[in-house]
Amino acid sequence: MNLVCKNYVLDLNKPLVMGVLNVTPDSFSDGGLFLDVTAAVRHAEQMVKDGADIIDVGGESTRPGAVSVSVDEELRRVVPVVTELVKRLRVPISIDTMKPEVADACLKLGAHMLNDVTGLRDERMVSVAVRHDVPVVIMHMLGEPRTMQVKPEYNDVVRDVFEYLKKQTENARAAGVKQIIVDPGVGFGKTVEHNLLLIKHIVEFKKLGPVMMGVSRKSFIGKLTGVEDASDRLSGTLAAVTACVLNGANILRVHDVKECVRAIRVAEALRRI
Ligand code: HH2
Repeated sequence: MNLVCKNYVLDLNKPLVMGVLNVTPDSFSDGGLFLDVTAAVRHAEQMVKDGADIIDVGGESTRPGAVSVSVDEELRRVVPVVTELVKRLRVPISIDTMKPEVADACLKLGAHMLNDVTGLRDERMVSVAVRHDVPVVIMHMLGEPRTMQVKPEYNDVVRDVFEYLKKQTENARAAGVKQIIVDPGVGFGKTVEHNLLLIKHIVEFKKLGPVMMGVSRKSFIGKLTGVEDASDRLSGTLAAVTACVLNGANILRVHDVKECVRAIRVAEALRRI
């Protein structure tokens, strides 16, 4: 199976790596590092050299407790970076946003994919996705970033997340979205146990389409390992990414591209044998 991102075609028969490029002052693990356009472009180019198949550009932190930024501020952060990346990179660029205005602007500039952590809750986002005919990531989040980690509760986390993704996927398909990737949303309104169960049951979500997993540096790894500093969670990230690949994940969204690509190659060989 292929993922058609405008002029790029990605082979989904092997796990793909999405490198994270946060153009924000406050992202949970790398806030402020790539706010400057030159630093952002350099980092994206390095991630491609290290083996990233897709670069995901985000201009708003969705970490627990984050307060949303205005459309204008988010555009101010991402537009110059997306403009440069479209010219320079030879891999698809994904725009990670909850705002239809930002998605539309970046896709018009030439971005190739849409990553919406609210899972197309906003009808206007569905229209943007249809109009640009790009692959869309539909992610599950419980509520909103400001409050999602306040006592998250489910009847059955795997079933509840599956039902939400099924509903959003069906709505999107009915509206004309052709290529959908689902993401159970690790860390978005989930306890450590919820996250572990979602990773364990990736195969369930594959009934809905290709599955993306964003486990990189997340707080469940910090809690399991006792590592407070999010930028120091590489070893735990490699274990989680490996488990995701063995359980069937198609796209891994990661910060540490070089190291994760190596772990993913080994995990993929083990999955295939
Ligand atoms: N996680 C984050 C952001 N976007 N998108 C998808 N599809 N899946 C994820 O798990 C996911 C995501 C959070 O990570 P990061 O972008 O590094 O942090 P912040 O939101 O603080 O910028």
